[in-house]
Amino acid sequence: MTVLERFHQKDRAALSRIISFIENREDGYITLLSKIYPQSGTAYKIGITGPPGAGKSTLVDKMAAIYLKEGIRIGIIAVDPSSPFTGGALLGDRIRMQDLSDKGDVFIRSMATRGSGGGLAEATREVALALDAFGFDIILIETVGVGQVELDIAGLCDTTIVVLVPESGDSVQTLKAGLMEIAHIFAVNKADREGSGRIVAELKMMLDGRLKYRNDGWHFPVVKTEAINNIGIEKLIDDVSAHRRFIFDRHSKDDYRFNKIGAELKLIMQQRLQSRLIPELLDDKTVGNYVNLIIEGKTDPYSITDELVSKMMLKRIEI
Ligand SMILES: Nc1nc2c(ncn2[C@@H]2O[C@H](COP(=O)(O)OP(=O)(O)OP(=O)(O)O)[C@@H](O)[C@H]2O)c(=O)[nH]1
Ligand SMILES: [Mg+2]
Repeated sequence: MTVLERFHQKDRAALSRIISFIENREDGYITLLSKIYPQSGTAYKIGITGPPGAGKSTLVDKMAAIYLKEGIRIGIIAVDPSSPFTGGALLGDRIRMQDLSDKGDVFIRSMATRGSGGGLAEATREVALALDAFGFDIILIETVGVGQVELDIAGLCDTTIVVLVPESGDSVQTLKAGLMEIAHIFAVNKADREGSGRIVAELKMMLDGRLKYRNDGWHFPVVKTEAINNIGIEKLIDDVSAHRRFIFDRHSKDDYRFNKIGAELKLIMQQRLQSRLIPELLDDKTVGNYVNLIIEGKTDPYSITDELVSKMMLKRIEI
């Protein structure tokens, strides 16, 4: 039996193998993605992002434990973790965990940092696709920080939770615009610590002002959590469910999917051009030759671009 056949039969070893295959960009991984794509499209993706050490993994762990109790199958992706995902509550009861993993109800994967920023978001989307196609109902994706990679990853999630801690207090006013755009829910974790009331108040004040509603009309909830003490997690999950209902009340499920697939198609095309076609058409030597021609006044970057685009459209270039 091929790995793909075993994948379709819900063999977890085959899933692991396929994820590594995707992550390592092994030959043929794109064909593989297109083969598993038809089985995807049903998983709900939840992004959890925030500063290092905010308690994201602990939150993910506690959320996953609740979902699992409800019989929901959970895939977890920890992107570029600065500390390893311990799987505390999940792994706490090893026997139960064994049962769960035998049934294939939970799967945890950490993604290593890979060279260029763009590649990591791309690989994360593809790994999420594999988990989706494998049959996980919810995929929790943990990312650190607010760089472009995090913004890109949040863009592919249905609901994004931004985790802050009391120590973030001073920075609430300077929350990056990008962060506000990707957030659907704010979790103020480590609420057992001093200053949590203040940051919640500051956040609410900010959100009640100009930023009360997102462009789509969603009103950001602010949830206080103590991940290590398992406090506030149910409320957080309720808010995720409320956001999910909000999305599907606003758009029909089909419309939402239609728009997501359109955005995905554009993204895949863009990434492919960026990661494959451009380097192929413009390797360093070719760039050097063009630069010399530009300096000699024989051509200019606009004409070269036009020329390359025409060349690309006329000739079927393997990307
Ligand atoms: N006091 C307190 N500590 C917490 C809470 N939640 C998590 N922690 C602790 O904070 C530390 C970091 O937790 P993680 O869950 O690893 O945080 P993270 O955001 O995933 O960290 P990175 O992935 O490394 O960015 C750990 O020592 C946790 O036990 C909480 O609610 N209160
Ligand atoms: Mg973590």
